[in-house]
Amino acid sequence: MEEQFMKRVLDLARQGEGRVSPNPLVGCVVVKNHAILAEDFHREYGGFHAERNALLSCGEQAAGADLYVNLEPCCHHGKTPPCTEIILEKGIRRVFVGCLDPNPLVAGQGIAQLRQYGVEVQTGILEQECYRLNEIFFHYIQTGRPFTAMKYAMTLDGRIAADSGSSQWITGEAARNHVHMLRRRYTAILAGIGTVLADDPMLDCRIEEGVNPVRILCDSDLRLPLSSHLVKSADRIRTIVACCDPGTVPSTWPQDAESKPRAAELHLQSAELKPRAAELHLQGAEPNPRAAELHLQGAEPNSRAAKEREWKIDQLRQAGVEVWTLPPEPRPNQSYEPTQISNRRQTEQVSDLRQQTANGAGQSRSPLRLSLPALWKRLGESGIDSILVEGGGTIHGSLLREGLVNRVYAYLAPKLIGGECNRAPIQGPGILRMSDACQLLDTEILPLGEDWLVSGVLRKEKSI
Ligand code: AOF
Ligand code: ZN
Repeated sequence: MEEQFMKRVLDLARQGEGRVSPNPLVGCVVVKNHAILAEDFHREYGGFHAERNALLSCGEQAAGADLYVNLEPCCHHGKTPPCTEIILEKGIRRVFVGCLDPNPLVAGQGIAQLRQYGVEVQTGILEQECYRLNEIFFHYIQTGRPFTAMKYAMTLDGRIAADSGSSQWITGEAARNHVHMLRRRYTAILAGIGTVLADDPMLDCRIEEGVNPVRILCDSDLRLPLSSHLVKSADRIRTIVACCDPGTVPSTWPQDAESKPRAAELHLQSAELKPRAAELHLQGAEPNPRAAELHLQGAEPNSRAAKEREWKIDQLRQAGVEVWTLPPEPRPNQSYEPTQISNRRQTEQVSDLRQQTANGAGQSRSPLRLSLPALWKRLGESGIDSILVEGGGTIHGSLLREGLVNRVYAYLAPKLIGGECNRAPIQGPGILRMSDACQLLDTEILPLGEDWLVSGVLRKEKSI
């Protein structure tokens, strides 16, 4: 019986999805004589809490009733008065709680206060489900970092694209619609520049009454075209582009053999950069002996690269994009420590991997990339409690290695396509031994049309 009422509470709480973050999803049911007297949920950020909403609608009848709520009632004066206050005022006899509230302002004191005034309190009703519902809130309030879910769609042989690079569509309509439900659940959605250059996505939430998540793009070298869907819609959907601080563009870049053809290609393609580049050329870069020396060696002076970046930042900002400049870190080319390699065969495997990494898409940009932990810190500080990362493989690999992933959503299509193994959902260096694999816990499988969604959590945010 208690569990049945708590199930109803959870269904109610879910209705707040997309509207209450970074606050928790909370539902509440008031029960008298085994029947529901009133029910409600936390409807919007800053609005009344679930308990107050439900109790306000039952008048005098609440006296002697039971109250079910998935999160411990609060006892602090925040944006609204404490819920314990109205529970006591209305004469509730028993309170059934799903799980405790780790918010330091509450943290067991809500329950203690109710008990102190003679209310009978039972905790732990459907506790696991209650924790699962608010995994974002619990993670964010305890760490200050956004809860991060990694999402991808792959074939049964673990590929995310065909040889042409096409990935439309791996999964069917039901699975693709489900992604929009996920996007409603997360405050932000994040992609790497490789994915955006390949697919030019909108990264919006296309369901009725859906709320668009904040869109975040990791674009260390600011390669995002001004003509992309992301930029064109930035005036109506909040869009953050994270890049390396322009002042840190290395003077040796783009000089190396790998990035030169790509730089030339970009130069030809990007009409938007051309006039500015020409203008800079006419003006000449600041006279600087080091730059001149580099110029003789065939390198672009870094002041010019920095100026071009500044110009691009300015253009993006004018289009409504928030550009965040972050400290850079060296781009790793491989992660195996020499000490991990114990025999020749493994050494050969590693050099193969190095080769693949060097050839892989998006791997041969500037030798510097933005620091993901620094970006996560800043996102957390700016109130972003949750991020759905939608690839591609390079950013997934980097996040896993940084230990920043909390949950995985893998959409699995019963299709086989073969092809290059670098078209995998997680790229970059992997692991040597199966015992080093990241183990997902609390896994769930949801059939979606002809596809499946497999999801699970990385409890300790273990990195590969
Ligand atoms: C909610 N909704 O239904 C319950 C919450 O910012 P405030 O003043 O609204 O307080 C938010 C805190 O209140 C939240 O972190 C959680 O600890 C507690 N309970 N919050 O937003 C609710 N019951
Ligand atoms: Zn409250």
